[in-house]
Amino acid sequence: MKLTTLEEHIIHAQNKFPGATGDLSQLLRDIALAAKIISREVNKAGITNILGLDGASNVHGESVKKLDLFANEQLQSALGRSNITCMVISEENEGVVRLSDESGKYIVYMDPLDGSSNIDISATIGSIFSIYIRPESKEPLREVDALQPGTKQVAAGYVLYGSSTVMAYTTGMGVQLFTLDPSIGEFILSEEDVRIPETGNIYSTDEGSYIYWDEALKKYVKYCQAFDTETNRPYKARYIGCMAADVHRTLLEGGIFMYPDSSKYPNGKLRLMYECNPLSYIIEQAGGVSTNGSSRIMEIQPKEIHECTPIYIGSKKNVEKLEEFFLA
Ligand code: AHM
Ligand code: MG
Repeated sequence: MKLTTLEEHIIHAQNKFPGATGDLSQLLRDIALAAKIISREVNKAGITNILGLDGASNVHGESVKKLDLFANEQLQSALGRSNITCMVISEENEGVVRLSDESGKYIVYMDPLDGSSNIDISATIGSIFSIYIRPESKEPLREVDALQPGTKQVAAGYVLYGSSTVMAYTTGMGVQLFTLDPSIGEFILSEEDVRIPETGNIYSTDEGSYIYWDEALKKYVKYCQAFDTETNRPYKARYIGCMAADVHRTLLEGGIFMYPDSSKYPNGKLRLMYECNPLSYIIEQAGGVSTNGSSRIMEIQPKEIHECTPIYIGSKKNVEKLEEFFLA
């Protein structure tokens, strides 16, 4: 069987566009390089903890923090290599980060280590990225230039550091999935043009927060738990606590992932620009749906780089069913 590496795949895709400059391809390769370095560190994190606890104090909490910052630094330094990116907005930085070359064509949003509370328990964590073109002739660039709706993304994706390291990305022509072969240090194509099942029997949310929810959502979750052979209910509940991982499972197995607004989080908890938009782009490109309950996530006009939104994302039929409960 012929193996296709991420590099080959990106170059092949780029060749389909005769006018392409190769900049976006380079950007994706830079992100993949940082992801490999992060993957290596993530795999060592447990042992670093043990070694740290052996000789020093308070290293456990420290090392968790360090891995977040390490991922942030690796991604930013990878993006700074090629003078293609002018600005980075990261969950780990309060303001925008201007890279050395302000003329760079792309603005990149990222959550360097999503689900970071999972580091402590050796469970799956991920990196999420979302890429926009900078508006033309805006010098100097302003923060407001980065406030573009998700429909303007030119590429997005995530890397998951789980039982294997996988990377999914889209440039608007379907979703491509790669698996890192650590022995050769290459991401190998594992699935081309991934499609999400039209319906699925898994719902994914923090059900412990039930008491904070609106009535409509409570009723929908009761619907998921009711017995009905025709619709394969009751559904299973799954919640990893790392959105990228929960959405990845939803992409492959179908179903719905929900992080709602609630009396505890009136605007939801997840971030529009570097969690919800990129994962919505992936899911939509695979044939799924993503909404905040009343509008398509990718059509929300952002007002603030770190703003939150409720999100309901997954298989078309599951999300449509939930919307019926919201409209009732
Ligand atoms: P993080 O990016 O700071 O790690 O937080 C985001 C994470 C999501 O990945 C996950 O879906 C959610 O927070 C879990 O939140 P909760 O603990 O409220 O269920
Ligand atoms: Mg996150």
